[in-house]
Parts: sequence; structure tokens; C-alpha cells
Amino acid sequence: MAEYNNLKIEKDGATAVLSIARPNALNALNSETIGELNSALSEIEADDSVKVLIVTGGPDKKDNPYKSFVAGADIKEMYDFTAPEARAFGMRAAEPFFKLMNMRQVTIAAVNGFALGGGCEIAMACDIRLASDNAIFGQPEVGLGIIPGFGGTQRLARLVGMGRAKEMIFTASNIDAEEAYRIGLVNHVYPKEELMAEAKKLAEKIERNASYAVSVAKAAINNGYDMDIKNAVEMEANLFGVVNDTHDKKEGMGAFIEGRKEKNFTDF
Ligand code: DAK
Repeated sequence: MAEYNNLKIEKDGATAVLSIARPNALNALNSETIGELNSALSEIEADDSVKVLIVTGGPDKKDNPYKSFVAGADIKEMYDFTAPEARAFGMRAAEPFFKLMNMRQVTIAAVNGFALGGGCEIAMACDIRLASDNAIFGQPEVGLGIIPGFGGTQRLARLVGMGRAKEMIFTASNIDAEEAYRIGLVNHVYPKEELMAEAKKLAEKIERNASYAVSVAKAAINNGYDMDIKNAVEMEANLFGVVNDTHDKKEGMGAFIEGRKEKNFTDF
């Protein structure tokens, strides 16, 4: 993996952990970080040895690992944006957000503190969200005179329903981890010291299965979500055909028939 100024990437077996690391700015996303994120996600997607990506926030400048996931886009950089610069920033950012959502690896957001604005939006672009018990979520943009622009108006409503999304966005009020769990924004909440271990446990559970089948299931869910049910189920049938013709299908079903526990999945 390349070296990045504002990201740290560590591999642990088939899991990669990508930490957004701008300790002086609570990991806020500036243009450089967005560009690095885009390159890093391309690198990770091309790496056959990585099956699950965990995205988290690095420690703050006092080395507190539970202060912030991502405290939004970098307000100090955005302050001087002209309209064309803001548009270019938005266009550049769309790419890594779509990569997170659609890359073949499963993406887990391990939200370890503030997830505000663009931070909440990065978490929402991931497949699964886990939160530490001190995590705080919010879309504060209208309080800054802008609107969520990394997909927040769309993804929040899809995850928690339109009424709750409108309340969060219109009031610019933050919610805590328990409330995020209650409304379905996060799948699980853990004591902060246990968050990363739990994220890795979840990753390992996913990695035990056939990775290619997992990635095709992810594509089926993502692509079908905005389709009408008839076309979506037809699309699913087509993808079912694709996975039927793999080594992993023979291996998975063969193991069942032979009463074997060990499975040697190789497709990805
Ligand atoms: N940007 C820049 N710096 C930030 C920052 C941010 N979002 N958040 C925190 N920092 C910096 C602080 O300025 C401070 O820097 P120093 O003063 O030490 O130099 C350092 O991080 C520590 O922060 P605090 O001292 O404020 O720490 P506290 O514990 O007191 O407060 C906080 C933590 C998270 C409550 C507070 O820092 C805060 O409210 N931060 C701002 C949160 C926020 O409003 N985030 C949303 C940003 S708006 C677009 C698409 C999307 C977007 C924009 C454009 N396009 C399509 C063009 C997205 C917009 C957003 O995300």
C-alpha cells in the first residue's frame, strides 16, 4: 500500500483497517484527504487478499482514540470556497463515497466518536455501521448555511426513514449512539474499548464465507434497492446464475454433502 499523509492503513489477515488521521482537525475531510481516500480505496479494491475493510477515525492530537471518527468536511478549507471550487470538491468526493458503497469488499464503519456532517455520511456509505458508546452522530450543515453534500440527504432517509432524516437535518441536532441504534442508523453499539475488537470479529465472520458470493450479494442488494421488485428479483436471478457457476459453489455444497466442516473458498 502507498503511504498517505492523512490515512493509515493496516492489514490484519483478510481485514484492512483504514484510519482517517488528521489529529489536529478531529479527522475532518479536506481536499487532500478526499483525494487520498479515493486512491486508497482503489488500491484496497484491487487487493485480492482483502475481504473486509474497516473504516475508523485515528486519535486526536491528545492521542485520544475515542474522540472522533470524522468531524465532517474541513470547515476552515470550505470557508473560502468559490462556487466552482465547492462544486469541484463535491464532484471529487462523490467518487470515494461511491467506491465505499459499491466496492467488492464489505465495508464496516467503526464509529469511535464524533461522526458529524461528512463523517456521518462516510459511515452511511459503508455497508454496516458499528458505534462506540460515546459516538455522536449529526448532520449540522444547515447551521453552517449549507446542506449535506456527500449523499447525506439521500442515504440518511434511506436508512432511518424520511421523517427522522428530516428532523435530524432540519434541526442540525446531534444524536448519541443509543439513539442512532434505536432509529437503525447503526447495527450495534459497544463499549468504546471493545469497538475495534468487535468490528474485527464481525469481519472474520464475514470472511469465513465465500467472498465472491458475499460481493455478489452486496451488488444484488445495492443495485436492487432502487429498482421495482419485479426487475430487482430478475436481476437477483441473473446474479444467482453467475454464482452457480463457481468453484466456491461446488466447494460449499460439496462440504455439506460430504459432512466436511473445513471449506476452501478461493473465488474473489
Ligand atoms: N473542520 C475543520 N476543523 C475542525 C473541524 C472541522 N469540521 N472539526 C473540528 N476541527 C478542529 C477544531 O477547529 C480544533 O482545531 P484547533 O482549534 O485545535 O486548531 C480541533 O479540531 C479540535 O476541535 P475542538 O477544539 O472544536 O474540539 P471540541 O471537543 O471542543 O469540539 C466538536 C468537538 C466536534 C463538537 C467541534 O469541533 C465541532 O463542532 N466541529 C465541527 C463539526 C461540524 O460542524 N461538522 C460538519 C462540517 S460540514 C460538500 C459536500 C459535503 C460537505 C461540504 C461540501 N460539497 C458537495 C461541496 C460536508 C460538510 C460538512 O461536513
